[in-house]
Amino acid sequence: MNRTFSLAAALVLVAASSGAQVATQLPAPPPATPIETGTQRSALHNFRAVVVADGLENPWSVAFIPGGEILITERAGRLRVVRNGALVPAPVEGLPRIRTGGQGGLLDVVTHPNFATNRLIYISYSKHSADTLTGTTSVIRGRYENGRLSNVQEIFEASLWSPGRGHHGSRLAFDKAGFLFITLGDRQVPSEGDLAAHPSQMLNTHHGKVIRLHDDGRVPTDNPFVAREGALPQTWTYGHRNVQGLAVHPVTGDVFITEHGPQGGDEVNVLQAGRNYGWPVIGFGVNYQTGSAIHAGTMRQGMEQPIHVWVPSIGTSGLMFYTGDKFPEWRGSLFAGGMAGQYLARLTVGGPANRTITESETMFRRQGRVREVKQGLDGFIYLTIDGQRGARTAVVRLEPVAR
Ligand SMILES: [Ca+2]
Repeated sequence: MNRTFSLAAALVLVAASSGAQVATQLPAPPPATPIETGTQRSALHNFRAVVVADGLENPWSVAFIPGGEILITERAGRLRVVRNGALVPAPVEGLPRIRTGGQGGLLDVVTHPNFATNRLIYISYSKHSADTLTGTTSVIRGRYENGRLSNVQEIFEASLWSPGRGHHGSRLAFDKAGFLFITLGDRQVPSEGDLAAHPSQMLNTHHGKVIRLHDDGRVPTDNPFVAREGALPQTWTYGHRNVQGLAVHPVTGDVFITEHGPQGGDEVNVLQAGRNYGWPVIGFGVNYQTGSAIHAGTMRQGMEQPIHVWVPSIGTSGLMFYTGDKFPEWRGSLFAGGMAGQYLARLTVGGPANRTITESETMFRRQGRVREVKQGLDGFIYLTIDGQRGARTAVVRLEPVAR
Protein backbone atom coordinates (compact mmCIF):
# COMPACT_ATOMS: atom_id res chain seq x y z
CA MET A 1 0.00 0.00 0.00
CA ASN A 2 2.71 2.50 1.03
CA ARG A 3 4.86 1.64 -1.99
CA THR A 4 1.88 2.16 -4.30
CA PHE A 5 1.27 5.55 -2.79
CA SER A 6 4.84 6.80 -3.10
CA LEU A 7 4.92 5.59 -6.71
CA ALA A 8 1.66 7.42 -7.44
CA ALA A 9 2.98 10.55 -5.72
CA ALA A 10 6.21 10.39 -7.73
CA LEU A 11 4.29 10.08 -11.00
CA VAL A 12 2.18 13.09 -10.11
CA LEU A 13 5.34 15.09 -9.28
CA VAL A 14 6.90 14.14 -12.64
CA ALA A 15 3.69 15.08 -14.36
CA ALA A 16 3.47 18.40 -12.57
CA SER A 17 7.07 19.39 -13.34
CA SER A 18 7.12 18.26 -16.98
CA GLY A 19 3.83 19.50 -18.32
CA ALA A 20 0.66 17.95 -19.64
CA GLN A 21 2.35 15.62 -22.15
CA VAL A 22 3.86 13.54 -19.35
CA ALA A 23 0.61 13.62 -17.42
CA THR A 24 -1.14 11.88 -20.31
CA GLN A 25 1.32 8.97 -19.91
CA LEU A 26 0.11 8.18 -16.38
CA PRO A 27 -1.04 4.57 -16.36
CA ALA A 28 -4.81 4.17 -16.54
CA PRO A 29 -6.36 2.76 -13.38
CA PRO A 30 -7.06 -0.97 -13.55
CA PRO A 31 -10.62 -1.97 -14.45
CA ALA A 32 -13.07 -2.58 -11.61
CA THR A 33 -14.56 -6.02 -11.02
CA PRO A 34 -17.71 -6.16 -13.19
CA ILE A 35 -21.10 -5.84 -11.49
CA GLU A 36 -23.46 -8.71 -12.33
CA THR A 37 -26.58 -7.13 -13.84
CA GLY A 38 -28.69 -10.28 -14.23
CA THR A 39 -30.85 -11.87 -11.57
CA GLN A 40 -28.95 -12.90 -8.44
CA ARG A 41 -30.36 -15.51 -6.07
CA SER A 42 -30.41 -15.71 -2.30
CA ALA A 43 -32.32 -17.75 0.28
CA LEU A 44 -35.32 -15.42 0.69
CA HIS A 45 -35.26 -12.97 -2.22
CA ASN A 46 -33.94 -12.78 -5.74
CA PHE A 47 -32.61 -9.39 -6.71
CA ARG A 48 -30.69 -7.46 -9.32
CA ALA A 49 -28.00 -4.80 -8.99
CA VAL A 50 -28.50 -1.47 -10.77
CA VAL A 51 -25.55 0.92 -11.08
CA VAL A 52 -26.54 4.30 -9.57
CA ALA A 53 -23.22 6.08 -10.12
CA ASP A 54 -19.90 4.90 -11.54
CA GLY A 55 -16.33 6.09 -12.00
CA LEU A 56 -15.95 6.90 -8.29
CA GLU A 57 -12.69 6.92 -6.33
CA ASN A 58 -13.13 4.68 -3.27
CA PRO A 59 -16.75 5.61 -2.52
CA TRP A 60 -17.06 5.26 1.25
CA SER A 61 -20.61 6.06 2.15
CA VAL A 62 -23.96 7.35 0.93
CA ALA A 63 -26.72 9.47 2.47
CA PHE A 64 -30.23 10.00 1.18
CA ILE A 65 -31.80 13.45 0.91
CA PRO A 66 -35.61 13.76 0.93
CA GLY A 67 -36.63 14.59 -2.63
CA GLY A 68 -34.30 12.01 -4.17
CA GLU A 69 -30.73 13.32 -4.08
CA ILE A 70 -28.02 10.88 -2.99
CA LEU A 71 -24.80 12.14 -1.39
CA ILE A 72 -21.66 10.03 -1.90
CA THR A 73 -18.33 10.46 -0.12
CA GLU A 74 -15.23 9.63 -2.14
CA ARG A 75 -12.31 8.83 0.14
CA ALA A 76 -10.04 10.96 -2.05
CA GLY A 77 -11.81 13.99 -0.53
CA ARG A 78 -14.85 14.71 -2.68
CA LEU A 79 -18.51 14.90 -1.70
CA ARG A 80 -20.56 13.97 -4.77
CA VAL A 81 -24.27 14.14 -5.44
CA VAL A 82 -26.60 12.11 -7.62
CA ARG A 83 -29.45 14.35 -8.76
CA ASN A 84 -32.31 13.33 -11.05
CA GLY A 85 -30.63 9.96 -11.43
CA ALA A 86 -27.28 11.32 -12.68
CA LEU A 87 -23.94 11.92 -10.95
CA VAL A 88 -23.26 15.68 -10.93
CA PRO A 89 -19.71 16.20 -12.31
CA ALA A 90 -18.66 18.93 -9.86
CA PRO A 91 -18.23 17.95 -6.20
CA VAL A 92 -20.17 19.75 -3.46
CA GLU A 93 -18.09 22.68 -2.19
CA GLY A 94 -17.48 23.77 1.37
CA LEU A 95 -15.53 20.90 2.91
CA PRO A 96 -12.47 21.55 5.10
CA ARG A 97 -9.01 20.43 3.98
CA ILE A 98 -8.83 16.63 4.14
CA ARG A 99 -5.85 14.40 4.91
CA THR A 100 -5.99 11.68 2.26
CA GLY A 101 -3.84 8.63 1.63
CA GLY A 102 -3.87 5.11 3.09
CA GLN A 103 -7.23 4.44 4.75
CA GLY A 104 -7.81 8.13 5.48
CA GLY A 105 -9.79 10.78 3.66
CA LEU A 106 -13.44 11.73 3.40
CA LEU A 107 -15.30 8.93 5.15
CA ASP A 108 -18.86 8.63 6.48
CA VAL A 109 -21.90 10.85 5.83
CA VAL A 110 -25.31 10.71 7.54
CA THR A 111 -28.31 12.98 7.76
CA HIS A 112 -29.67 14.31 11.07
CA PRO A 113 -32.87 12.52 12.21
CA ASN A 114 -34.67 15.88 11.78
CA PHE A 115 -33.01 16.67 8.46
CA ALA A 116 -36.34 17.63 6.89
CA THR A 117 -36.48 20.69 9.15
CA ASN A 118 -32.81 21.46 9.99
CA ARG A 119 -31.03 20.31 6.77
CA LEU A 120 -28.03 19.07 8.80
CA ILE A 121 -25.60 16.45 7.53
CA TYR A 122 -22.70 14.94 9.49
CA ILE A 123 -19.38 13.93 7.96
CA SER A 124 -16.35 12.11 9.36
CA TYR A 125 -12.94 12.57 7.81
CA SER A 126 -9.24 12.43 8.56
CA LYS A 127 -7.84 15.79 9.44
CA HIS A 128 -4.32 17.24 9.28
CA SER A 129 -2.49 18.67 12.27
CA ALA A 130 -1.42 22.31 11.79
CA ASP A 131 2.01 21.18 10.51
CA THR A 132 0.36 18.38 8.42
CA LEU A 133 2.75 15.80 9.92
CA THR A 134 0.05 13.90 11.77
CA GLY A 135 -3.66 13.30 11.42
CA THR A 136 -6.72 12.32 13.42
CA THR A 137 -10.42 11.58 12.94
CA SER A 138 -12.79 14.54 13.01
CA VAL A 139 -16.56 14.97 12.67
CA ILE A 140 -18.19 18.06 11.18
CA ARG A 141 -21.76 19.03 10.52
CA GLY A 142 -23.20 21.53 8.09
CA ARG A 143 -26.38 22.61 6.35
CA TYR A 144 -26.96 20.94 2.99
CA GLU A 145 -29.36 22.91 0.85
CA ASN A 146 -29.66 23.60 -2.89
CA GLY A 147 -26.58 21.49 -3.59
CA ARG A 148 -24.42 23.54 -1.22
CA LEU A 149 -22.87 22.98 2.19
CA SER A 150 -22.85 25.92 4.61
CA ASN A 151 -22.40 26.69 8.32
CA VAL A 152 -19.81 23.91 8.61
CA GLN A 153 -18.62 23.40 12.16
CA GLU A 154 -16.47 20.74 13.81
CA ILE A 155 -18.34 18.91 16.58
CA PHE A 156 -15.71 16.30 17.51
CA GLU A 157 -11.96 15.93 17.15
CA ALA A 158 -10.55 12.61 18.36
CA SER A 159 -7.33 12.37 20.35
CA LEU A 160 -5.86 10.00 17.77
CA TRP A 161 -2.98 12.06 16.38
CA SER A 162 -0.56 9.87 14.48
CA PRO A 163 1.59 10.11 11.34
CA GLY A 164 -0.10 6.87 10.23
CA ARG A 165 -3.01 6.77 7.81
CA GLY A 166 -4.77 3.63 9.01
CA HIS A 167 -7.57 2.54 11.33
CA HIS A 168 -9.63 5.72 11.52
CA GLY A 169 -12.87 3.89 12.33
CA SER A 170 -15.36 6.59 11.36
CA ARG A 171 -18.90 5.31 11.13
CA LEU A 172 -21.64 7.66 12.29
CA ALA A 173 -25.21 6.86 13.39
CA PHE A 174 -27.98 8.35 15.52
CA ASP A 175 -29.76 6.08 17.98
CA LYS A 176 -33.50 6.19 18.65
CA ALA A 177 -33.03 8.81 21.40
CA GLY A 178 -31.13 11.12 19.02
CA PHE A 179 -27.61 10.61 20.38
CA LEU A 180 -24.81 10.57 17.83
CA PHE A 181 -22.48 7.57 17.91
CA ILE A 182 -19.01 7.80 16.34
CA THR A 183 -16.78 4.74 15.90
CA LEU A 184 -13.00 5.02 16.07
CA GLY A 185 -9.99 2.80 15.41
CA ASP A 186 -6.74 2.03 17.18
CA ARG A 187 -4.58 3.83 14.56
CA GLN A 188 -2.63 0.60 14.16
CA VAL A 189 -0.77 0.90 17.45
CA PRO A 190 1.05 -2.49 17.58
CA SER A 191 -0.57 -5.22 19.67
CA GLU A 192 2.53 -6.51 21.40
CA GLY A 193 4.16 -6.41 24.80
CA ASP A 194 1.80 -5.58 27.68
CA LEU A 195 -1.54 -6.03 25.89
CA ALA A 196 -3.49 -4.56 28.83
CA ALA A 197 -1.51 -1.31 28.38
CA HIS A 198 -2.51 -0.92 24.70
CA PRO A 199 -4.21 2.46 24.12
CA SER A 200 -7.49 0.71 23.13
CA GLN A 201 -7.60 -0.40 26.80
CA MET A 202 -6.77 3.09 28.17
CA LEU A 203 -9.57 5.52 28.99
CA ASN A 204 -7.39 8.64 28.55
CA THR A 205 -7.25 8.39 24.73
CA HIS A 206 -9.80 7.81 21.95
CA HIS A 207 -7.97 4.81 20.46
CA GLY A 208 -10.38 1.93 19.83
CA LYS A 209 -13.40 3.68 21.33
CA VAL A 210 -17.04 4.22 20.41
CA ILE A 211 -18.14 7.77 21.21
CA ARG A 212 -21.60 9.06 22.23
CA LEU A 213 -22.50 12.75 21.90
CA HIS A 214 -25.42 15.12 21.65
CA ASP A 215 -26.08 16.20 18.06
CA ASP A 216 -24.10 19.44 18.62
CA GLY A 217 -21.06 17.67 20.08
CA ARG A 218 -21.83 18.23 23.77
CA VAL A 219 -21.05 15.29 26.06
CA PRO A 220 -24.17 13.69 27.58
CA THR A 221 -24.08 13.84 31.37
CA ASP A 222 -25.01 10.15 31.58
CA ASN A 223 -22.04 8.89 29.56
CA PRO A 224 -20.32 6.14 31.58
CA PHE A 225 -16.95 7.83 32.21
CA VAL A 226 -17.91 11.49 32.75
CA ALA A 227 -17.12 11.31 36.45
CA ARG A 228 -13.95 9.22 36.19
CA GLU A 229 -10.77 11.21 36.71
CA GLY A 230 -8.40 11.04 33.73
CA ALA A 231 -10.97 9.40 31.42
CA LEU A 232 -12.18 11.08 28.23
CA PRO A 233 -15.89 11.75 28.77
CA GLN A 234 -17.03 11.11 25.18
CA THR A 235 -16.29 7.37 25.46
CA TRP A 236 -19.26 4.97 25.43
CA THR A 237 -17.39 1.65 24.98
CA TYR A 238 -13.71 0.66 24.65
CA GLY A 239 -11.34 -2.16 23.73
CA HIS A 240 -12.13 -2.02 20.00
CA ARG A 241 -9.73 -2.42 17.06
CA ASN A 242 -11.18 -0.66 14.02
CA VAL A 243 -14.95 -0.22 13.96
CA GLN A 244 -16.35 0.37 10.48
CA GLY A 245 -19.89 -0.91 10.88
CA LEU A 246 -22.57 0.75 13.04
CA ALA A 247 -26.33 0.15 13.09
CA VAL A 248 -29.17 0.63 15.57
CA HIS A 249 -31.63 -2.25 16.07
CA PRO A 250 -35.01 -0.97 14.84
CA VAL A 251 -36.98 -2.54 17.73
CA THR A 252 -34.69 -2.73 20.76
CA GLY A 253 -32.62 0.38 19.98
CA ASP A 254 -29.43 -1.56 20.76
CA VAL A 255 -26.32 -0.26 19.02
CA PHE A 256 -24.60 -2.97 16.96
CA ILE A 257 -21.09 -2.64 15.55
CA THR A 258 -18.78 -4.65 13.35
CA GLU A 259 -15.03 -4.34 13.77
CA HIS A 260 -12.07 -5.56 11.79
CA GLY A 261 -10.10 -8.29 13.47
CA PRO A 262 -6.52 -8.93 12.41
CA GLN A 263 -5.99 -12.08 10.30
CA GLY A 264 -9.12 -13.88 11.48
CA GLY A 265 -11.61 -12.61 13.98
CA ASP A 266 -13.86 -9.90 12.53
CA GLU A 267 -16.60 -9.35 15.12
CA VAL A 268 -20.20 -8.26 15.60
CA ASN A 269 -20.69 -6.67 19.04
CA VAL A 270 -23.74 -5.26 20.82
CA LEU A 271 -22.70 -2.19 22.78
CA GLN A 272 -23.43 -1.65 26.46
CA ALA A 273 -22.36 1.55 28.17
CA GLY A 274 -18.90 1.46 29.71
CA ARG A 275 -18.08 -2.10 28.68
CA ASN A 276 -14.69 -3.35 27.47
CA TYR A 277 -14.74 -5.32 24.20
CA GLY A 278 -11.31 -6.81 24.73
CA TRP A 279 -8.92 -5.70 21.95
CA PRO A 280 -6.08 -6.61 21.98
CA VAL A 281 -6.18 -8.67 25.18
CA ILE A 282 -8.75 -11.14 23.89
CA GLY A 283 -9.86 -12.03 20.38
CA PHE A 284 -9.83 -14.68 17.71
CA GLY A 285 -7.16 -13.38 15.31
CA VAL A 286 -3.49 -14.08 14.64
CA ASN A 287 -0.68 -11.92 13.21
CA TYR A 288 -0.61 -11.37 9.45
CA GLN A 289 1.94 -13.51 7.61
CA THR A 290 3.52 -15.24 10.60
CA GLY A 291 0.22 -16.57 11.97
CA SER A 292 1.62 -16.13 15.49
CA ALA A 293 -0.65 -15.46 18.47
CA ILE A 294 -1.75 -11.90 19.32
CA HIS A 295 -4.08 -12.35 22.23
CA ALA A 296 -3.78 -13.64 25.75
CA GLY A 297 -6.83 -15.78 24.96
CA THR A 298 -10.39 -15.59 23.71
CA MET A 299 -12.14 -14.88 27.03
CA ARG A 300 -11.45 -12.85 30.15
CA GLN A 301 -13.51 -11.70 33.09
CA GLY A 302 -14.73 -8.14 32.57
CA MET A 303 -14.43 -8.28 28.79
CA GLU A 304 -17.38 -8.73 26.45
CA GLN A 305 -17.75 -11.55 23.93
CA PRO A 306 -18.76 -10.79 20.33
CA ILE A 307 -22.11 -12.22 19.21
CA HIS A 308 -20.61 -13.30 15.90
CA VAL A 309 -17.05 -13.90 14.63
CA TRP A 310 -15.86 -14.31 11.06
CA VAL A 311 -12.82 -16.59 10.71
CA PRO A 312 -11.26 -16.00 8.26
CA SER A 313 -11.93 -12.25 8.27
CA ILE A 314 -14.21 -10.80 5.61
CA GLY A 315 -12.89 -7.24 6.13
CA THR A 316 -16.20 -6.07 7.50
CA SER A 317 -17.32 -2.52 6.68
CA GLY A 318 -20.81 -1.06 6.62
CA LEU A 319 -23.71 -2.38 8.71
CA MET A 320 -27.46 -1.99 8.28
CA PHE A 321 -30.72 -3.31 9.70
CA TYR A 322 -33.23 -3.60 6.87
CA THR A 323 -36.66 -2.13 7.67
CA GLY A 324 -38.06 -1.32 4.22
CA ASP A 325 -40.98 -2.68 2.20
CA LYS A 326 -39.14 -3.71 -0.98
CA PHE A 327 -37.71 -6.94 0.53
CA PRO A 328 -40.35 -8.08 3.07
CA GLU A 329 -38.55 -11.33 4.02
CA TRP A 330 -35.41 -9.37 4.91
CA ARG A 331 -37.10 -7.07 7.44
CA GLY A 332 -35.11 -7.17 10.66
CA SER A 333 -32.06 -8.78 9.01
CA LEU A 334 -28.61 -7.35 9.68
CA PHE A 335 -26.48 -6.77 6.56
CA ALA A 336 -22.69 -6.43 6.71
CA GLY A 337 -20.32 -5.56 3.89
CA GLY A 338 -17.26 -7.69 3.26
CA MET A 339 -14.27 -6.07 1.57
CA ALA A 340 -11.60 -8.77 1.45
CA GLY A 341 -14.42 -11.32 1.33
CA GLN A 342 -16.08 -9.46 -1.57
CA TYR A 343 -19.64 -10.18 -0.57
CA LEU A 344 -22.64 -8.96 1.37
CA ALA A 345 -23.49 -10.95 4.51
CA ARG A 346 -27.08 -11.23 5.77
CA LEU A 347 -27.43 -12.21 9.42
CA THR A 348 -30.66 -13.12 11.19
CA VAL A 349 -30.84 -11.59 14.67
CA GLY A 350 -32.97 -13.37 17.26
CA GLY A 351 -32.89 -14.91 20.71
CA PRO A 352 -34.64 -13.60 23.82
CA ALA A 353 -33.14 -10.09 23.72
CA ASN A 354 -32.52 -9.93 19.97
CA ARG A 355 -28.81 -10.22 20.67
CA THR A 356 -28.08 -13.58 19.03
CA ILE A 357 -27.13 -14.33 15.42
CA THR A 358 -29.21 -17.36 14.52
CA GLU A 359 -28.46 -17.73 10.80
CA SER A 360 -26.30 -16.21 8.09
CA GLU A 361 -25.86 -16.27 4.33
CA THR A 362 -23.72 -14.49 1.76
CA MET A 363 -24.78 -12.83 -1.48
CA PHE A 364 -23.54 -10.35 -4.09
CA ARG A 365 -20.35 -12.41 -4.28
CA ARG A 366 -17.16 -11.54 -6.24
CA GLN A 367 -18.37 -8.17 -7.56
CA GLY A 368 -15.91 -6.04 -5.63
CA ARG A 369 -15.20 -4.99 -2.05
CA VAL A 370 -18.43 -4.00 -0.29
CA ARG A 371 -17.53 -0.88 1.71
CA GLU A 372 -20.96 0.33 2.79
CA VAL A 373 -24.54 -0.97 2.87
CA LYS A 374 -27.42 1.42 3.52
CA GLN A 375 -31.16 1.47 3.05
CA GLY A 376 -32.45 4.26 0.85
CA LEU A 377 -35.54 6.35 1.61
CA ASP A 378 -37.07 4.34 -1.26
CA GLY A 379 -36.59 1.03 0.61
CA PHE A 380 -33.97 -0.29 -1.83
CA ILE A 381 -30.52 -1.34 -0.58
CA TYR A 382 -27.47 0.65 -1.68
CA LEU A 383 -23.89 -0.59 -1.69
CA THR A 384 -20.68 1.33 -2.25
CA ILE A 385 -17.95 -0.71 -3.90
CA ASP A 386 -14.33 -0.03 -2.95
CA GLY A 387 -11.67 -0.05 -5.68
CA GLN A 388 -8.06 -1.19 -5.33
CA ARG A 389 -4.94 0.26 -6.99
CA GLY A 390 -6.94 3.24 -8.23
CA ALA A 391 -9.76 1.29 -9.90
CA ARG A 392 -12.86 3.48 -10.24
CA THR A 393 -15.94 1.84 -8.82
CA ALA A 394 -19.69 2.19 -8.43
CA VAL A 395 -22.57 2.75 -6.07
CA VAL A 396 -25.23 0.14 -6.79
CA ARG A 397 -28.84 -0.36 -5.78
CA LEU A 398 -30.31 -3.79 -5.09
CA GLU A 399 -33.88 -4.21 -6.36
CA PRO A 400 -36.14 -7.24 -5.88
CA VAL A 401 -36.80 -9.63 -8.77
CA ALA A 402 -39.89 -11.85 -8.63
CA ARG A 403 -39.10 -15.56 -8.38
CA1 LIG B 1 -13.59 -8.00 20.93
